[in-house]
Amino acid sequence: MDIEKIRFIKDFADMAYESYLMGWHERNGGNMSYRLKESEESAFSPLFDRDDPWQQLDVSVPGLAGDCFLVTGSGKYFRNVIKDPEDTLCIIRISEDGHSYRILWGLKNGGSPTSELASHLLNHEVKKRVTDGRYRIMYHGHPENVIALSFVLPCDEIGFTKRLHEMMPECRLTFPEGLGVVPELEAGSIELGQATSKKMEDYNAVIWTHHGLFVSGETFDETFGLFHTVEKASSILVKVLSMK
Ligand code: 2HA
Ligand code: ZN
Repeated sequence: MDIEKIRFIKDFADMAYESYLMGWHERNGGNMSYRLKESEESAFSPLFDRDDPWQQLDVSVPGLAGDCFLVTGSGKYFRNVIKDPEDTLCIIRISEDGHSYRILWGLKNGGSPTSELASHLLNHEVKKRVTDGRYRIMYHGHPENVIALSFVLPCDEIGFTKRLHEMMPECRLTFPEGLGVVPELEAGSIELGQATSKKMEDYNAVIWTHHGLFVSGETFDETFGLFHTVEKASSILVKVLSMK
């Protein structure tokens, strides 16, 4: 097998571990998904070893019909992904009508895809459309400074963006379009997925008030870098506010 074609598993696992080391994934916090390229799907398909039934999705995503995703498992710890991808991750395929999915590989000890699957898929559908298929990654974590600020700043994206853009020049380069902000909504709910995916029409990073950050990108480097920049700017702002 051409290792380059399945490099996405290594890149995914590396990012999961590096994000864990950054402190963004206590216990089983956070989740990530990656939409496979056709070349990756065909290179990996000899390893598709599960014959699972189709399962109904809570949302309908016709824009992702037939697509395959590498996804973190519900309840799995980011720190363990690199040690055992086959236990902590799975590859799923979306049905041709966009209403169901089935597991093709992974979660070898049982389990199901991330509790935020609805959010991930709704957001993939939007980003795939608005970027002509370029963006492949959705990533969610619990960065402490972003969460802390969401208790102090109003739930207003113009204000949030302005405060973070002021913190360092890198911010205007990394997220020139600004940040989306959604109000506090139940974790894992369709409402959270729908509210976030509306923001993904215009933004690549969306703050989940009192919960965390949800970002999208074309590559693992870009996605990690965006998340890192938003959290770093937030940590500077927390310090600035604390020194006043
Ligand atoms: O524990 O982060 O939002 C997984 C989550 C849910
Ligand atoms: Zn979360």
